[in-house]
Amino acid sequence: MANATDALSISFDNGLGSLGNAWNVDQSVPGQVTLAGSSALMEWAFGPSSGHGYGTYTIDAKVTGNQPGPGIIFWPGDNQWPGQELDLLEITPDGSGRQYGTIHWNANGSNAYDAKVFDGVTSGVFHQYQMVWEAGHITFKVDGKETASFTDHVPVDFAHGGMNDTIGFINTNNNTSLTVRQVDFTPQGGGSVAATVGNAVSAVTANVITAAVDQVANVVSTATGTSSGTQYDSWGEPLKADGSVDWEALAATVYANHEATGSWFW
Ligand SMILES: [Ca+2]
Repeated sequence: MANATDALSISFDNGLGSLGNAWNVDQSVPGQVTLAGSSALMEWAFGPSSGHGYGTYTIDAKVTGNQPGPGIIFWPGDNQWPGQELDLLEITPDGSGRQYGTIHWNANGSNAYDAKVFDGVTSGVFHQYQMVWEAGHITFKVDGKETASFTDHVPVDFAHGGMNDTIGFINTNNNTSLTVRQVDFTPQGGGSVAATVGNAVSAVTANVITAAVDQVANVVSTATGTSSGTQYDSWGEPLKADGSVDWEALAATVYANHEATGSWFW
């Protein structure tokens, strides 16, 4: 796994970088990805150190449509919900097409959240969406202008005794889309993108593949003699008969959870 304190830069010129948890992502246009219909593109959430901590997250993205569907989401590293889900972009359900941001937290086992509408941010064009996460303060910005500020219920990152968040993108509506053409993370205190991005990408790719093979092997071996029902790996991902992850089933589970709870998890 990439060191969570490393800088990150994903241009989509050469694959998806650390965003390895992907389904139905259109990569046909070089340098960008588009999520339409039911689709998602996320970093893997294995535990509290997964993803990234305090720092500046900068996303160059465009949404289309005026209904809920697209989202730029930062998901709890331990993949547990309710939890510290941070949503840098969603569209309001009132048909106005307004964009808004939300922070969620676990309030004694229940989901709690604070949402703030971004005034004057239009869909259909690219914007620079930015989250600055620091101790006791989260700031959302669009095109360099502050659109939301939170000082209550701000999560503590892994390096300071709490948990990191993973970077994710999602779309859930046939009438909306989300196109992303650049993702950058600069840890608090700086960090050299040029020195770290290559190593980070190769390390993530190698480790994810290795971990996946190990998990599948474990599931296959432990499943011997039990032929009924869907098999799951230890991350809770449904597996096909050949041991590969069943992305369609996983997507269905994620969307069912969203319908039931309003948030994304499996
Ligand atoms: Ca790009």
